[in-house]
Amino acid sequence: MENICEGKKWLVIGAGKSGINAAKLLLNCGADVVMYDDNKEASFDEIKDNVKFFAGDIKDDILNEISEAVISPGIPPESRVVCRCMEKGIKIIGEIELAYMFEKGDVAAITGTNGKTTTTALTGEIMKYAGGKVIVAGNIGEPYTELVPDSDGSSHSVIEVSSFQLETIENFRPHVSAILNITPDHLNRHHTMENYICAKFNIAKNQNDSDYIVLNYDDEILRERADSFTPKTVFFSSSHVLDEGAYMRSGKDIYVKFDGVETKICSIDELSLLGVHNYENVMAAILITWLMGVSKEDIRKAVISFKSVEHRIEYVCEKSGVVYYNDSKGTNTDAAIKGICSMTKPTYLIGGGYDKNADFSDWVDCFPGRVKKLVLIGATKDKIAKTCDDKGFTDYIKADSLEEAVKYCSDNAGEGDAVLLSPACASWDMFKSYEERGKIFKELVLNLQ
Ligand code: UMA
Repeated sequence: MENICEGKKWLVIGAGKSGINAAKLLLNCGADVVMYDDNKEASFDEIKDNVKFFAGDIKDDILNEISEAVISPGIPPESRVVCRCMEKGIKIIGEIELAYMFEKGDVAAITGTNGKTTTTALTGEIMKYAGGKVIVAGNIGEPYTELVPDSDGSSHSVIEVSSFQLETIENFRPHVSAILNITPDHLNRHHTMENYICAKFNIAKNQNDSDYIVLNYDDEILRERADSFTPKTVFFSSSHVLDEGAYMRSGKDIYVKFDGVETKICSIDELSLLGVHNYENVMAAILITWLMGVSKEDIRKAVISFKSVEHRIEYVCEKSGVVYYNDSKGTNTDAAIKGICSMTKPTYLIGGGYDKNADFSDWVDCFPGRVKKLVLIGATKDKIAKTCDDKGFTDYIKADSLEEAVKYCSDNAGEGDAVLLSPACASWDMFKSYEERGKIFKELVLNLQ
């Protein structure tokens, strides 16, 4: 690798988790680092003595000294600072690409609109069962730049990559990649569905025919465009028995099949994860690890001992006969439909949040027979209420805060009901992240009298 650090001045755009860890990586290998954030209050105490920081604006004479820039996933490509870097001919890479420059082991990468965190966590668990060093990083919450220094010649990195992160990769090349599904999301950032699909498909951009891409056969977009990928395509399906790949038989047993040999991995009764969407995540993780060379026995042991991830249809507690679930990671309508469809009791649903230009019609269509009361919060509450009115669903109220929403649910839900936070929206209007929203929800619920 050419020396990308010594004597070079880097601009790190965004002073969140990704930016701080990108800066640390660059500082540790001898680069000079300038940080930029739109927010003057951005806090990055651990490195503040070693970097120059600019907020809101950055002067020409500073930019003139920059050789390369690394961008955090949350910064849109058309933001002012990015445009100014481009005008000056400064090369811009994403945080994932920077981390990959330091990768010494092999890589599996997972994307998709929904299910990627569960699949990444499970893939990491299976790899750990197989032994050796495993790094689990990326959109799942631990920046890749933070963990990549631990990689070595025999380590395996399992990276969750979002469409934001895939927009700015250059040489990132997983040996096995996976796209779990593609449904409309983040359209305020990508503007069109085609742009969103292109960003997701970037996961395979540098793979060659000795690599693999795992795809969902039941997703029309992925099935129809599978021929456009260079790596070998391997499908999973919850509804079709395939000639090769992973599939469910009779809706209950999960198999893999290669070279005409069918191997049963497990039955869905042995899994802690619920719902068809989760069986698809399990099949994707099984295929990824199978293709990475893990044995059937290790895959089986890991899969049946795996519990669900935090904030994804997560059981919180039962109070006065009412069960509470945290699905704060239900940040788009498709994920939130899975959340509400997993409930087996009449449900008080807390929804709404940051506006990503989503259409809420399909979500609201799932409410009759499931949602006893919808409690709306956040920036989208009027837009969702309008969709409910248009669809004739009148059982909703609006609340000013998550606290008020939780209180309303606990005051009104009765024995045998469920309360579910599954917002169908991102959290950024009221919270720092979906994790913060989920944690606050759990605290509020656990503190109910
Ligand atoms: N900022 C600006 N200008 C902007 C936007 C943000 O200056 O226009 C600044 C903010 O003031 C803040 C910093 O950028 O100081 C935040 O950077 P960031 O938004 O890239 O967030 P990080 O803390 O670096 O977290 C990111 C991912 N966040 C986003 O993609 C928005 C995290 O994914 C990821 O876990 C983390 O890197 C580690 O890889 C979160 C997410 O919500 C979970 N992802 C979306 C999703 O899953 O749907 C894509």
